[in-house]
Amino acid sequence: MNGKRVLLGLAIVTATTAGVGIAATAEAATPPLTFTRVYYNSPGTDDRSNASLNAEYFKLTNNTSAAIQLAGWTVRDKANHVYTFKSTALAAKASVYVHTGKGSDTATNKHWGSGNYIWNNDGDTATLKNTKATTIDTCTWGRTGSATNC
Ligand SMILES: [Ca+2]
Ligand SMILES: [Ca+2]
Repeated sequence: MNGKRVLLGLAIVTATTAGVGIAATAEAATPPLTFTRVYYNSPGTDDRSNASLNAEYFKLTNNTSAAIQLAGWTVRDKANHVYTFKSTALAAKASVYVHTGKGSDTATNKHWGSGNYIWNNDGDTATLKNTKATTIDTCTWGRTGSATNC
């Protein structure tokens, strides 16, 4: 009985590990990387100052237990403005913020480098694609509110 239980446990571990690799193609599985927040209506008046642009951002979270290399992954809006990640390893379970304006990139905070807002206050869709241009996750919002946890 005990031996059977151990074997069953091993089978589950194996299935889970295999699941991580095929998460991008399995619809039921949580994608390896997902949008966890988009702050689309920067607080206060949209005056296009760099501070205001940087208060508009999206956040991605690594849902896996391994680091993900983000080089070449892209995020775009409905109007096809595209942000492409440079080489950066997102640690297991960690999150990265990408701010709309300009600034110095760190491991956690990146900058689109745009002089204009990207995320429409009255509704938009953010789309995350991997290096093979496969859509991994999307985040859509409407014309109300300022932010969404997707
Ligand atoms: Ca906006
Ligand atoms: Ca605003």
